[in-house]
Amino acid sequence: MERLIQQASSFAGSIDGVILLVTALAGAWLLLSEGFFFWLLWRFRARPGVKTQYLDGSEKHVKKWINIPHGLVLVCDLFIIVAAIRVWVDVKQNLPEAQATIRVVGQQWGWVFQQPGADNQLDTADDILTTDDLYVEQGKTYHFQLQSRDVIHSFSVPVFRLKQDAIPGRTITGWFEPTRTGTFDIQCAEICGIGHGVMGGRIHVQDSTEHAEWVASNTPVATQ
Ligand SMILES: [Cu+2]
Repeated sequence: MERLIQQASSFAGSIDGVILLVTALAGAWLLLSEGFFFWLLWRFRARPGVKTQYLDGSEKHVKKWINIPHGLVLVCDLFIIVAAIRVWVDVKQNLPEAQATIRVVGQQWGWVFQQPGADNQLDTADDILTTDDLYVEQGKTYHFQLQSRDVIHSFSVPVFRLKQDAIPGRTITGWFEPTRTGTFDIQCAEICGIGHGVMGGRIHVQDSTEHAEWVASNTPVATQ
């Protein structure tokens, strides 16, 4: 998965783990059942002198071909459910202590980011506002307050394996911890009007020195 899309958040690996588990289990059953199906087609193909049988599925020796795989599939489901709930609780239910809180506002058709300045407090005079470009620090745990100004948007950062709907009238809190420096895509993942396709942004994950410099040079200066 890492080869397809980089992993750049602390929980990206566990999300990928669930996706791989589902793919492996469902994929194995797909190959097995399709293989068996085509073997049956070939094995019981029309041949001269062999009469067609009508099977209504009520005999025991026929039913077991349904019941045994069915039971095994349910066992696989249990593994998926347990793995999925564990990751859900880790990523969505638990909110680790924030080292910084930012606000993300979606609107037709762009993202507005508000983050604290040097005082690390949101909603103070030195807050830094940016549009479509979000600058964060590697290794720092962020809470985000996600809002929408108009319609439903979805804040999606593929390398973080993060996707969260933004709902007008609500503030949705979530978190992430970037683990890799670089510039990555932000998308809107919910059709939100004619400009939806161009509602992209970039997240810049910086190391601490670089980020401190960015904060210092972007902090608004009070004008007299
Ligand atoms: Cu949108």
